[in-house]
Amino acid sequence: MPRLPRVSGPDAVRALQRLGFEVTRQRGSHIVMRRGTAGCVVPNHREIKTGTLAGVLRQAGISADRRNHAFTAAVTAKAETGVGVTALLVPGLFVWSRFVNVPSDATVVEVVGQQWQWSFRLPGKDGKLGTSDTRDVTAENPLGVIAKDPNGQDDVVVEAADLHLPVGKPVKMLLRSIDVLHDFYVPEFRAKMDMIPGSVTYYWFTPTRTGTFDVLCAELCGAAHAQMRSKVVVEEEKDYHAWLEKQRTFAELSAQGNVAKASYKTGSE
Ligand SMILES: [Cu+2]
Repeated sequence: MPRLPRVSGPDAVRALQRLGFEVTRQRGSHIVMRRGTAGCVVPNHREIKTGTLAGVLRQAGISADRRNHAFTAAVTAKAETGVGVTALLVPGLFVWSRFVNVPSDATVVEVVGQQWQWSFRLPGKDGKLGTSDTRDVTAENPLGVIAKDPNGQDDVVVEAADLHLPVGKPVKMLLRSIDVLHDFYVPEFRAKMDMIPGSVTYYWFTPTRTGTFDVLCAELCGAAHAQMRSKVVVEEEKDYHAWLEKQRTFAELSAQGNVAKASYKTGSE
């Protein structure tokens, strides 16, 4: 409770009543008086000089006004702060919700970052990406697709080459790194996301116009960070499918690797 100012005498009580104070409690030789949040303790004796009483009353009145004003100002400041924080935060939550909730018809594309190149993987005819593991990364299997997973056999693997995307269709980028932190960044897409070894991050967007756009790495990832470049070609759907038809699947690349290994072992060409 705030410390109460002291005034004295029965005259003080009457004067305070005229100011709107009410006696709330009689405490021994003192009377407690209140007006709203303001209050004072009046010693209940008569030996008080008129001049002193006027000064004390003035002080009590001013004090009460100040206290009321301080209380109102505090409530107003808290309310204004609450409204301000809400106004700043709520629109951001709506935007964030749109950023993290991917449309159900989005095309899925996996981006794999490694020192210092970009590779991509798209689901094959089954529409599903096979599982992957960094421990499965080899020269023949640069993205670490798990060979035992049937979903991965028809995955389209685009190693260290440009990515093509159809215009006007939402696309979900699954982001993976097989060595250090990278960050898939196409400035025109106005979104980017860190790629963290051991986890899969993502973001989504809809390309709205055709064109060729530079891919940069927005995470300082080693000596050749600045050379870690690629391109995204956004094109009409029929051109996109024509490009897709020319790409090789994980199964084709694995077979090629096996043939190469077999011919090396037998010494033939
Ligand atoms: Cu990088």
